[in-house]
Amino acid sequence: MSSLALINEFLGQPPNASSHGYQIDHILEFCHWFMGALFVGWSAFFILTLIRFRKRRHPGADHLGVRSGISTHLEFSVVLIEAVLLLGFAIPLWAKRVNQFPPGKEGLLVHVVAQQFSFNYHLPGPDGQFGRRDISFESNSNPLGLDPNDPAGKDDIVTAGELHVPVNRPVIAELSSKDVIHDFFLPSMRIGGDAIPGSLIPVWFTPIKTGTYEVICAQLCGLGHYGMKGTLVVDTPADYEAWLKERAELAGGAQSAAPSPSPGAPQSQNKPSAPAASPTPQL
Ligand SMILES: [Cu+2]
Repeated sequence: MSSLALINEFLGQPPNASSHGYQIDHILEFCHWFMGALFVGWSAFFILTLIRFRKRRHPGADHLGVRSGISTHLEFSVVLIEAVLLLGFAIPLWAKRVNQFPPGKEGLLVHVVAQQFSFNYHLPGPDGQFGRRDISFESNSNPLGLDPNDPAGKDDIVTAGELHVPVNRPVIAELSSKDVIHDFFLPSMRIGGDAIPGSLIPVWFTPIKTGTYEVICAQLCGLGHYGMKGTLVVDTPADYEAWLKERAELAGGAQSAAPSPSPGAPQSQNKPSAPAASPTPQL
C-alpha cells in the first residue's frame, strides 16, 4: 500500500478484508485525492475572485464576463475524468459483484432477509437445500415463514444479528426485505446492496481474513435503523463447521419445543406489530 492510500484510513475507512476490496480502495483513493485537489482549486479560485473583483476596484459590473476559454477546458476535463471513473472503473467493478457469480457450489449462498430492525439469515443446513418459505407461516418463532411441512427445510438454519462465513470461500448474499427498503452493507468487505421488498438481489464477495466485522443497514429505514448493526464473523473452515453444528443443534431444539405454526395464527400475531413497525412517515 502506498502512502497515498493512507487518505482512505485517514477518512475513517476500515481495512479491507475481501478479495476484490483493493480495487474499490484504489478508486476511492483516487476519488479522495481528486476531490481534495478540486476543493483546493475551487477554494483558491473563490478567494482570488473575492479579492480581484472587489467593489472598490470594479465599481461597475462587467456584462461580458470571462473572455478566455480556460474555465471551459477545466470544466470539460473534470467531467471527462468523472466519466472515465464511472464508465471505465466503477460500473465494470460493480457488474462483477452482481452479475458474474462463482459457478456451481463454489459459492456459499445465504438468504439475507431484512426487516425493521434486524437482518435475518437463512442457510440451507447439511442437505444443501433451502426449505420453502411462505409469509402465511410467519410468526415470532418462525420469522422467515419456513414451511414446517417441507422436508428440505427441516435442517435449515435461521439466525439473526450474527452471521458466520468461512474464510476464502465466495459468499453470495441474496438480499430481500419483509417491510421497507434496507441496505445490507459490509464496509470491511467493500460490498453492500439494497434489500427491497418483492425483489431478490444477489451480491457476492470473498472474505480473505478471519475476524469479526461490522454489518450495518445503509438505508434510513425507520426509527430503529441504528439498531440494525450486526456482526459478520469470518471463521476458519473448522470453526465455521463448528458454528453450523451449534446452530443446527439450537434449531433442532427450538423446532421440537415450539408448536408447529398454523397458517391462520401467524397473521393475527403479526397484525399488532404492523403499525409500530412502520414509523418512517413520521421522520
Ligand atoms: Cu434497515
